[in-house]
Amino acid sequence: MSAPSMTLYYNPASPFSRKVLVLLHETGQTNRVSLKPVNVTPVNPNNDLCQENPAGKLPALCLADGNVLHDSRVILDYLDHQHVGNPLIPREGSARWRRLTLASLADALLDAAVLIRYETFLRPAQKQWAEWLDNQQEKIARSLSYFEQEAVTELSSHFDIASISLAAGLGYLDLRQPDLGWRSRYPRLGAWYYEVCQRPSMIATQPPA
Ligand SMILES: N[C@@H](CCC(=O)N[C@@H](CS)C(=O)NCC(=O)O)C(=O)O
Repeated sequence: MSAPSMTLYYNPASPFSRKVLVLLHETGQTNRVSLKPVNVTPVNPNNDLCQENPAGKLPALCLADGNVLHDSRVILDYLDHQHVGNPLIPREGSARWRRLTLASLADALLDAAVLIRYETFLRPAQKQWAEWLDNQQEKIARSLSYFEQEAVTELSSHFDIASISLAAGLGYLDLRQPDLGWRSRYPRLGAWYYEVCQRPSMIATQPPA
């Protein structure tokens, strides 16, 4: 087996990192990437990571030729061009725009969930902004409702960019908001998520408890 030619800055609890890891597993590319775990928050940047990605965010993928790719959307697109199986991002047609739009909505859910985490975990309690938190939570609720009512059947058809992004999002909600109770409000999504969690790629990338 040849040595990994790429390095991924990641964190096992980061849902954006998990998207990359799931795609690597799904496309049989895990042995091409060495993993570099880093802890990072907006108030605790990592110097090595900032050298590679000036935004200071995970994930970042360092290629063999010295180029660095970020953010997760770009990395997934790149890695999806590096395997010979069926693409996980449709290359053309209406499927491409639909699946990318669903993936983008899942990313928006993730952005809101990560921002809530920063606001509640990092910011001193007396400085937290309840209205802002409520509106981030509303973004999550609206997105879940959309997936439940408009997209769950489509999601079931392929495990691709859209499904990977949403699965990472639901996993992150379970990690950071275990009392949210989203499964009772969105039962079809709950059933879909139960199924996708049986996939080896999801089992291998579970965030730490
Ligand atoms: N749009 C970015 C979001 C990445 C992101 O927010 N990563 C978080 C970790 S889950 C991070 O690095 N936060 C540190 C910071 O915001 O400074 C992507 O898709 O990769």
